[in-house]
This record gives sequence, C-alpha cells and structure tokens, in this order.
Amino acid sequence: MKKMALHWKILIGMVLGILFGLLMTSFDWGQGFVSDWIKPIGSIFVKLLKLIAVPLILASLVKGISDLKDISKFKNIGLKTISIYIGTTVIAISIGLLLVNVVQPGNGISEETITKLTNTYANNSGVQAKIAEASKQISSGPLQFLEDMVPDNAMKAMSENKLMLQVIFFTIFLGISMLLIGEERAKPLKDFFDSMNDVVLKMVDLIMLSAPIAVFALLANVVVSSDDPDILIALLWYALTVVGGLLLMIVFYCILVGVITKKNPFWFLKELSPAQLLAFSTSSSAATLPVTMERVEEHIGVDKEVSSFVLPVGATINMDGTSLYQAVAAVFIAQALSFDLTFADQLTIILTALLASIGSAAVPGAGMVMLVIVLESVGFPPEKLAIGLALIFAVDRPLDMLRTVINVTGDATVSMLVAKSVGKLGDPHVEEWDDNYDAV
Ligand code: DAS
Repeated sequence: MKKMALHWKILIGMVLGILFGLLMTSFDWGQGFVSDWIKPIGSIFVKLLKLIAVPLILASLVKGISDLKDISKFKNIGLKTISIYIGTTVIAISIGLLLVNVVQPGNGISEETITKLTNTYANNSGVQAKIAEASKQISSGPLQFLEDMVPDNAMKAMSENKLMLQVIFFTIFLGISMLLIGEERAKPLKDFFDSMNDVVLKMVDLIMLSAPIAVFALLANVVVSSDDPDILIALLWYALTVVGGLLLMIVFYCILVGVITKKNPFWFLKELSPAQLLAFSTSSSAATLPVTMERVEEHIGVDKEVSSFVLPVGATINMDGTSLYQAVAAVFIAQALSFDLTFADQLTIILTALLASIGSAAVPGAGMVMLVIVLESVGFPPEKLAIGLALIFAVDRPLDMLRTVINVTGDATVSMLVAKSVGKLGDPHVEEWDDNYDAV
C-alpha cells in the first residue's frame, strides 16, 4: 500500500497543532505548557533548516554557476531573474493598492477600536522594536544596502544566516572566478561542491522526516499566543483585503505557469505544497529555502543551473506577498488615522514597497519593520507610527504566515519561467529515496 504523501502528513500535523493549541487555551496552564514543552520542537526544526540553508546556497550556487561553462549564460539568467522579480513585485503592490482603495477597510474601523488597539499595542515592546529597527535602516544612506551586500569576512557572513545576501554575493564571486580559471583547474573545487550539494539535499530529506511533528508544535504555539478573538474580528476587513490580494497572486502565478511553461498549475501547486506549508508554519522564507529548492529541483524539474541562483536570490529580495501586504497596510493605516494620501503618494508606495520588500529579511515579522519605511516615504507623522503599527499588530503573525507562502510561491514560479526561457525546465527527476521519502 502506498504510504501517505508528505504534504498530507504535514497538513495533518498542522491541523492537530491548531486543535491542540485551541485545547490548551482552555487551561490556564496551557500557554505555559506549550511554550515550555511543545514550542522547542518547532524551534529546533526551524534552526535545522536555517543551519543547512547557507551550505546549500554555497554548494548549489557554485555548482549552478560552474555548470554554466560561460559567463554570458549566467548574465542572461541573472538579468531575466531580476527583471521578472521586479515585475511580479510591482504587480503584487498594484493589486494591493487597488484592493485597499476599493474595500477601504480603514474607513470602516470604529474610533473605540482604534483607541483600544492603541492602548493595547502602541507601547508594546514588539512594536517599539520594529520602529527602532526601521529607524536604523532609514538613517543609513541610500546605498547602504549595496554596502551591506559585500561581506568583509566570508566565514562571518555565513555564520550570520540573516546576511544571506552577503553569502550569495561571495558565492557568485567564487563561482565566476572558477569559470574564469577554466574547467580543468577548477575541477577539484567543483567536484567538492557538487558532492556537497547532494549531501546537503539529503540532509533536507532527513530533516523533513520530522516536519509533521514540527509543524504541530509551531502551530500549537501560534494558537496559544494569538490575541483575543474580538480584536481579530475588528481587523477582519483589513485582514481579508490582504488575504484577497494574496489569493489573486496565487491565481496570477497559476496563469503564468500554465500559459508560459505549459505545465498544469494544479500539479505545480501540489508539488510545491510541502514548501508552502512550511512557509506558512515557520513564517520564514530563509528557513523554507532548502525545501523550496528540493521541491523545485527534484519534483518540478527546474535545472540546478537556474534554481541554484533564482531561489536563494528570490528568498532574500523577492517578496511579492510582503510587498502586497505593505501596500495594503500603509493605506489601511492612513485611512484609519485620516491621513490623506494623494495619487502621487500611492505611486510613491509602489516604489518604496518594492524597495522595502527587497530590503526585508527572510525572517518572521520582517515585512512589518520595512512597512515603517513605506509610511515614512509618504510623510506619515513619525509620532503616529506606534499607533499605526498598533492597529495591525494583532493580526500580523497570521498574515505573515500567509504572505510568506506567497513569497515562496512567487520565487518558485519565477524559477520555472526563467528555466523555461533557457530550455532548462525538464520533467521532474524523483530519485528512489524521494519516492520513499514522499511516501514515508
Ligand atoms: N516572514 C517574511 C518571510 O520570511 C515575510 C514578511 O515578514 O513579510 O518571507
């Protein structure tokens, strides 16, 4: 009898986690029990995935570039990738702006709800930390992100997982240099990275064996630490506007996959689903990246020459879900606090939400930090920032989970488009082990 596919096991783990979390909220010791005994299981799983993200980027990117044989192909893939990423993000922001101006969720929110949210969250340490982190980014120069991209110590960059762009910069530099010295002299290093790539992908398979129990723990913890339902109801229209936009992005990706790559979009979503479910459970594109790469390469058929560049870059700079959320949240806050936005301001939001999503780290809650930059760009009064973030803080975690799914799905979609354009989208090669692992 064929064993249950992985994504069904993960889904069952998620549902049981939510039910268990709800059960625990009915005991006054429940939240403590979950955070002491259940939450660590999920944290260890996320740490394991982040642990192998850097070696995987290093190995697959070096292998991908050195397999290209000449630099012009790399330039071709690079240019296509960056331009399609910018295109899908601008479309995501535009969908967000259209929806939030039509639905007007901020105008429907009552004064007492605004007061209640302000009193509850304006001085919340999480809100204050996000404002402080964003202010640090605002105070740096316009080219700070370029400066930050260049590591002064490769090993240090690899030790600090969040500096993934630096690892990518270093790895591209290394891969190009290997191309330049010629295949013969680079062979020992290339063989090393080829084999490292296979080993690390096998580590992904092993870590994924614990995924069902890990997502159980992650979601149980999200449920016990979520806010009281009546606040969530008050923000329902705002949350539905974001969710509506994210769903439209899924439809958009399915159209791109069906029309351009001629692959069945439902097959695409099914094969990608373990990565999407992990993105939902972890709220981290960085933690999900190893699984996204494994799914895209071995179950969707994108060649490593393409996926090894497109996916790591996408996990750090392409966040369509986050950019859509930032556009909706910025306009919602302006509406709720009666801060008028001109049409020019909305156009400014397209540019700043694009830059903010590129600058957002691939970790939980990063999108809300960069939202401050979007608000600042349209002249939102700094003294009202804490109130503005307080309005959306209560529902940020569930929306972060959903927008991270879109971030990952967008990256996988673009990797298929780029692969198709360079003739590197084959039929998925699923190894014997993967057959078992999928069935395990
Ligand atoms: N959680 C971020 C990610 O990992 C997205 C965000 O915070 O908006 O993609």
